[in-house]
Amino acid sequence: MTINKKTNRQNKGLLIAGVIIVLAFFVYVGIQTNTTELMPQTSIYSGDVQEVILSVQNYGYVLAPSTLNKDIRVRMVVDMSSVQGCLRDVVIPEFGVRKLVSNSDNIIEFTPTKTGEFDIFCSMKMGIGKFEVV
Ligand SMILES: [Cu+2]
Repeated sequence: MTINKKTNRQNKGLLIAGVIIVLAFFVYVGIQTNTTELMPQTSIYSGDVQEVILSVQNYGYVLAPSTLNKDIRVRMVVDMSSVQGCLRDVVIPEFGVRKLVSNSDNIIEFTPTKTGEFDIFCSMKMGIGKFEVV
């Protein structure tokens, strides 16, 4: 009797652990899928420019893709639904970018002339995000 009860309890424990592992797996897959959707790994080329999307997530700028190619003109399309308030005044000091975007002009263009990791932030140095040039 006692042994049986113990086994039952152990089985229940195992079942709960199994359920938790399965749930964790699905959450993990969900996060992975989301990240991939938001950040394609390769730059999107359109003619001679590489197109990227600038948005704000969790109060910080996010570039998608976040890796740019050196010496190729960047056409950055600003997602105006997530980029709001002072974050619309976009600064990339390393490449001389400072532009106040609006619904009628939400494109920022520049050419990344050096490789490395660079900052992007608003004119008040908020929402700091990073991107890479290779
Ligand atoms: Cu700001």
